[in-house]
Amino acid sequence: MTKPRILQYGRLLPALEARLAEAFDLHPLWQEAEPAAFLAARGGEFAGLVTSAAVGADAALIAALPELRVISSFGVGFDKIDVAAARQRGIAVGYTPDVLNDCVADLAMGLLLDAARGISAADRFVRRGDWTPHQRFPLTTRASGKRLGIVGLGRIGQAIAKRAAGFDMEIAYMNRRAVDGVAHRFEPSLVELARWADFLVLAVAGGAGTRHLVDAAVLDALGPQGFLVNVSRGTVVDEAALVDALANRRIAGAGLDVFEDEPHVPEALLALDNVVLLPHVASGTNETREAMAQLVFDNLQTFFTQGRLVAAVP
Ligand code: 8YV
Repeated sequence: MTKPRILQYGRLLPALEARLAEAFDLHPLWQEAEPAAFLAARGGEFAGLVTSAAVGADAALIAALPELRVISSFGVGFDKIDVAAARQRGIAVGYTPDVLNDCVADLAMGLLLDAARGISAADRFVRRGDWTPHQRFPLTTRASGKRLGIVGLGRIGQAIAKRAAGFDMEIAYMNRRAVDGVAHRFEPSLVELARWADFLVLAVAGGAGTRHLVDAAVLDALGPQGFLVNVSRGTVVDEAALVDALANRRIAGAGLDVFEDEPHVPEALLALDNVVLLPHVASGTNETREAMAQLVFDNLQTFFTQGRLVAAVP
């Protein structure tokens, strides 16, 4: 049997690239000097596309692949994949949910604790040699027992709630609708949730529906004692409003793993000690990335051998 021809859009883990190259007739588009010319000439050769949440697959790429039957993406977020364009052509879209819930939730708690207790800032304080007999690090904010507002109580949001319960936090959430079987309080208004919360954690899906959900009004409701943590997508927050709120201490602090225009981080944030800045690493452990890679592979394999995906985008 001839191996299905798969187009690879963007780099993947080396071990995954090697496995894919062995099992399929894999062509790396990122190696092409003129990708548009390549696609125009040879786009019709590909039955599959392997991509990631970081680069996705827009309508133009999907249109350039007239024989495409399946997309397999590395990541749980599919805001950069034009799922509607794929569906219209009956193209199956696979992704990697669940396997990253724990590591993303762990990192959300890490950011929450760091923002509240100033772990990174205190580390910089020590490294600068500022810890002297006459100089102590400023007091910080307690996290245990405080109020946590979770925006988006999906699989990751629920994993965060489980961890926060271990910190005796009081939990409420905002979601498109109340989640069945969950004891936490549902708050349909984001402004009200922010007003109530000491910590607001964003675990909602990205995309047009959640763009700038957290704006200046939400940040002002969170207030000068409140902290924001974002492990979802930078687009969920009006970043200019957030920079302004942090710089002028209209919120107490933030822990950010994601930004509107990655890898660009607003210059104004670099000088602030009340914000923790991470380079989109919430799922970035060996264990989780290996599990994600396995799912990317399995989605393609089961599609071509059994005509179905292991994990299809809903
Ligand atoms: C990915 C992510 O690691 O899963 C997602 O949606 O944002 C991250 O876990 C990253 O985007 C890789 O492409």
